[in-house]
Amino acid sequence: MPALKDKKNTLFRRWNGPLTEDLLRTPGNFGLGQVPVSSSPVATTTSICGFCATGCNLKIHLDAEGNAINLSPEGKYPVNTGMACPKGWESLTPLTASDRATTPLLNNEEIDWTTALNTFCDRFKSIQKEHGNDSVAFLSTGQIPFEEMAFLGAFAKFGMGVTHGDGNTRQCMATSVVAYKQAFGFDSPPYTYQDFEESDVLLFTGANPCIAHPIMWQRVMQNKRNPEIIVIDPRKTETAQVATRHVPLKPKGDLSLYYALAHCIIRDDRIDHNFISQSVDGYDDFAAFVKDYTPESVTAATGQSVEEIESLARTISQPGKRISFWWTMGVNQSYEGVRTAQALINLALITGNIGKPGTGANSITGQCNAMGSRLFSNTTNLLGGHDFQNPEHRQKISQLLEIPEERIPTENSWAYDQIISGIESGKIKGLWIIATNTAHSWINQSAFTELRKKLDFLVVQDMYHSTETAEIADLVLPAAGWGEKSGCFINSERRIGTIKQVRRAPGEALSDFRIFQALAHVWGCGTLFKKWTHPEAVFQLLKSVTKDQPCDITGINDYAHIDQLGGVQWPYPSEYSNKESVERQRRLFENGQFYTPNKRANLLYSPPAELPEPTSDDYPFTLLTGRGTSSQWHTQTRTGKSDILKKLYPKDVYIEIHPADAQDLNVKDNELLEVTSKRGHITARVYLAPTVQRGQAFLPMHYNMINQLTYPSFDPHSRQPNYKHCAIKLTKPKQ
Ligand SMILES: Nc1nc2c(c(=O)[nH]1)N[C@H]1C(S)=C(S)[C@@H](COP(=O)(O)OP(=O)(O)OC[C@H]3O[C@@H](n4cnc5c(=O)[nH]c(N)nc54)[C@H](O)[C@@H]3O)O[C@H]1N2
Ligand SMILES: Nc1nc2c(c(=O)[nH]1)N[C@H]1C(S)=C(S)[C@@H](COP(=O)(O)OP(=O)(O)OC[C@H]3O[C@@H](n4cnc5c(=O)[nH]c(N)nc54)[C@H](O)[C@@H]3O)O[C@H]1N2
Ligand code: SF4
Ligand SMILES: [Mo]
Repeated sequence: MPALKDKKNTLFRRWNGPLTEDLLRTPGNFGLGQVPVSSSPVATTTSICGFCATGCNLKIHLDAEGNAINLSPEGKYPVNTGMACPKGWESLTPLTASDRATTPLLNNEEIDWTTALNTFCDRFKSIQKEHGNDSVAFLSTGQIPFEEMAFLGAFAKFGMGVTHGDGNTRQCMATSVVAYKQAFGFDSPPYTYQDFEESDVLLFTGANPCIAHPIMWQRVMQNKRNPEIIVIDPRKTETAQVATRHVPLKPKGDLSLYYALAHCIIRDDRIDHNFISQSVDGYDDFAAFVKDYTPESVTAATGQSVEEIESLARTISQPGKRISFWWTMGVNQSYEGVRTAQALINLALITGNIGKPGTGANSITGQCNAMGSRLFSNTTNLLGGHDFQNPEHRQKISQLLEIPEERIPTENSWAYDQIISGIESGKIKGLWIIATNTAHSWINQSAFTELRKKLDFLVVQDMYHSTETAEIADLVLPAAGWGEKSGCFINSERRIGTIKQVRRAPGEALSDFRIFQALAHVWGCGTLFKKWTHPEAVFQLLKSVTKDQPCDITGINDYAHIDQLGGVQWPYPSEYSNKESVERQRRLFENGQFYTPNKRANLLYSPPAELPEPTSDDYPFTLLTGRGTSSQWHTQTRTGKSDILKKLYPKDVYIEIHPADAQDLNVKDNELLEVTSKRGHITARVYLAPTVQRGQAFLPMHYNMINQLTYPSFDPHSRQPNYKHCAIKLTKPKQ
């Protein structure tokens, strides 16, 4: 393939330094995409799954060339103990899809990397020159290794001088981040998966782990304590069906319900006095606040009877029992998500259910490395959970990373929705999107597609050229995916695990790491990153910045150490390296001390807010959205490429409605319905589901039009979008 040789030479001349040689020598990252076929494995390595935040470990079987042939779940890993869900088993398939981006594309024309890198730098520099540094923004992800995220965040903010960058984790975890920070003093999910097995009562709210985190659910199934499992969800989900109790909550009735539960628990003096007096601030005010939230007063908001609420309150406050509170997107994706998450944290705190086996106020994370992004993306926090606004933090990072202090922003950047509004107002002129598919997944999708026209330059860096966002980009940078690069992910229980390169990226696709490195070089700030030579070197740098933070991991030697320990939960400070053995399953706050300045947790609360878009005579149905099946991943760019997974879910977009509503609408199962909100409309097939309440409808998020319907409202504290509630009408299509 002579073209490659020529390109190598051009690249070499253009970059002219050790970086380039290194870049071109690195196997697979500039490969030809020809994976040798071999029938029998000669070696095995392991890698953390690249889909959900469960973080299962997969054994990958390699041929003589080091290429993955197939995989199986790892039996000895403390997370998945030999199990994987369909996506995990099918992880290698999306790598060979025919729509992989294999060369950079400028206005849909193939170009070489030299042109691509120059275009990126020239265009963004000229936009910044004309409109200011903050006229270019980036949108990052929870789906690449944190060494790559950190490189992106560091290059964009310290190198390019970009002020505003956020990630798709805003759509997903921002609420939990803020809830924990305010309550515990640091973004710190306290649990270990062992708690699934050691709990007497597990309360899942706004979470459907049977679909979204199937292997976590397997851990619940391994609980030998005959636990009570409560699911609070408007729908009788797969998880609710196998739980011991389902609470069919009225959508967004959460906050009223949890305050009423706290009311009953305090009224009946079923609180943990000792724990509160030693470890919790704000109790008296909280008790006074929930006094008004009698069960009677919340029956309308929650759709639950007084008896149901009283009985639930007793169940979650049984003395001597281990109670754990788990939540996911039904809580986070809300206009009042932070207070809702904190209402759950409050319940755990007043009953003393934290820091002990089988307890906790536990947010379950979504993407494989959302927890890594929370620490290392350099978007909302300065690297390592630091604060951009804190001069000591800026100085620490500057010294450890050898970045001049004046290059570190002193202000937090805009959140995702503010970046989008910034495009609308003409402030943001250039946008760089990495490993997220905004044009499908962002709330109020039609507006984004329209807004794109206001951007002078849009760069999309993705594995595929066919994503909704890549298709409207000016410049597409072809990226290697999971399996084609190395680095670390952090799972929901704070466990750091490694991923390995086991395939060559196709064509000229480069790992995101190499792309950032090359861009920094061409931008002219390569010297800032001279130590950022490869992922493990960056790991060492990031490790150093965690020193003295709650997430201190300075006791980890290197990647091999992580593998040897079966993944490492943070914290793992340097003193652990001298310990004979460290527990493989560790939870936080066992000593009753939190990360706030006075070491006490805070009870936080405010009255429920108004629904942003209540139903009306014209739009009488409430639309819920979420995960459809365990075989579909988000916008389907990866899972949509597997013939095996495709057999496991309906091909066309479908809407779940109650059979009685279907009868009123005069539609049958599998017939078409028009689904209309004030913002857009789609046609979907009817899926008769007695699991959905009357007056409600559920649409899986995996089909590309669904965010044309959703209503863009946001939590005021976390700015997370309220994906799970808007008003729609359902009509039969005109013949
Ligand atoms: N198969 C698969 N697994 C995934 C993903 C995927 O795309 N596919 N994505 C991953 C990611 S990034 C995430 S964030 C997680 C999401 O994981 P989950 O949050 O478990 O999944 P969702 O279906 O989005 O939402 C959970 C439930 O919230 C309920 N809900 C809606 N409104 C309310 C409400 O007002 N109150 C309460 N209590 N519940 C409500 C919905 O009915 C839904 O059943 O899944 C991860 N795992
Ligand atoms: N209505 C509604 N909308 C929702 C939700 C909902 O519940 N309801 N959930 C929200 C949530 S929780 C989430 S997390 C988001 C997810 O939304 P997105 O992040 O937009 O979804 P993905 O399909 O995971 O997009 C990831 C993109 O990165 C690409 N990619 C994968 N690996 C790599 C890599 O290594 N490098 C690069 N450069 N690219 C890569 C993929 O091809 C894909 O295009 O959706 C949100 N949107
Ligand atoms: S449960 Fe999550 S991490 Fe485990 S195999 Fe499935 S997608 Fe991968
Ligand atoms: Mo998510």
